[in-house]
Amino acid sequence: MRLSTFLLAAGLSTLVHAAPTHKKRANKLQFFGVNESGPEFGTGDLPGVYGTDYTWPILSTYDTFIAQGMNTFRVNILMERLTPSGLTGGFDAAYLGNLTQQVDYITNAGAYAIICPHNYGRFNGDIITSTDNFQTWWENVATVYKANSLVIFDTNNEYHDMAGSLVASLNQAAINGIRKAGATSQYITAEGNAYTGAWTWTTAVGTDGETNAVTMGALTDSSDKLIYQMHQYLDSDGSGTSETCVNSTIGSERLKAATTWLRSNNKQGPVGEYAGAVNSVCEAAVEDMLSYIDANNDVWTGALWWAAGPWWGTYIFSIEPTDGPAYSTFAPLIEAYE
Ligand SMILES: *[C@@H]1O[C@H](CO)[C@@H](O)[C@H](O)[C@H]1NC(C)=O
Ligand SMILES: *[C@@H]1O[C@H](CO)[C@@H](O)[C@H](O)[C@H]1NC(C)=O
Ligand SMILES: CC(=O)N[C@H]1CO[C@H](CO)[C@@H](O)[C@@H]1O
Repeated sequence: MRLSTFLLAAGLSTLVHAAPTHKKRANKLQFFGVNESGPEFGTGDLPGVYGTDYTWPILSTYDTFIAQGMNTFRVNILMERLTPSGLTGGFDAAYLGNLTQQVDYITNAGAYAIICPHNYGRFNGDIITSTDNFQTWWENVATVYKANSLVIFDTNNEYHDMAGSLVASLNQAAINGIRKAGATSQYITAEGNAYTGAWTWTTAVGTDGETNAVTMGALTDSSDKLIYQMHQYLDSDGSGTSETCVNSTIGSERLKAATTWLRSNNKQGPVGEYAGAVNSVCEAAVEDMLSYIDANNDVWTGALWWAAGPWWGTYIFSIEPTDGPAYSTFAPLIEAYE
């Protein structure tokens, strides 16, 4: 999400009764779930205070979503809270303890936990330029979780307004650090520049004039478990900030060029963020996009709704069980595609 305060949560278990109009798809996608927000809130005050500036997802919401068929949760954190003294510094024990509690809860239930630094390629507001330090940060984090094969490492949320070549180098440094730590069984998900938008994957240029299509295809992974994560919203500027979706087919249209790129480069990955507001055009547009993902599941491996989390309140896309504004409409709709 372009705004760091946006998150998603999915909790669908109470909705089974509401889903009769949606048909289950024959082919299961590998990753289906929600973004969980809270640990990355309150960026105005770093590192911030637990319970005041930020919070952690309520563990029982995972059970709710899992009962409805979800199997992947993107846990959004802040790097500055995990290593307050810098990229190569030690962990804050309490923040790491809470993260590990979330990760263990999710993976003990058999689901994937995506650890996602919601940092936009920045640390304390500055673009990360040291690939060595970024590699060390990821090596340290991966060391903690290397025995847990249900963890997925997300190199960073939504790099933007940077050189495309630097974004690719940071992704490669993260991959190298994670594998160097001995975490060899886990998936790693790379994100691109320009907010890792699917619709602009082949067209948006970084400050060096390079597109993701040009810079991102050459990443290498010794474990061959690299997945490409793109985000796609349905409003006019693609930012996911408006309740108005362009039209009912905008999702599939916006994924087409990226689908071609993934296929011709022999890559796969999930749509790591998507959402729509509760209205008929957005509901049709979400359904259209999920159908398109399902129809192209040789390259698209899943979709994660933005967002759930305990502090979203009346946020239009909140799928937090059970009173998030998007919950009762979209939980059953999504469930049909899981
Ligand atoms: C979570 O963080 C709080 C506040 O910093 C701390 O008191 C608590 O012990 C942490 N929980 C775990 C499981 O580490
Ligand atoms: C939806 O909007 C897009 C972007 O403006 C346009 O290209 C497309 O033709 C529209 N689709 C329909 C079905 O109107
Ligand atoms: C606690 C918190 O950060 N809530 C934010 C959730 O997101 C909305 C929309 O961006 C903000 O207005 C809230 O402040």
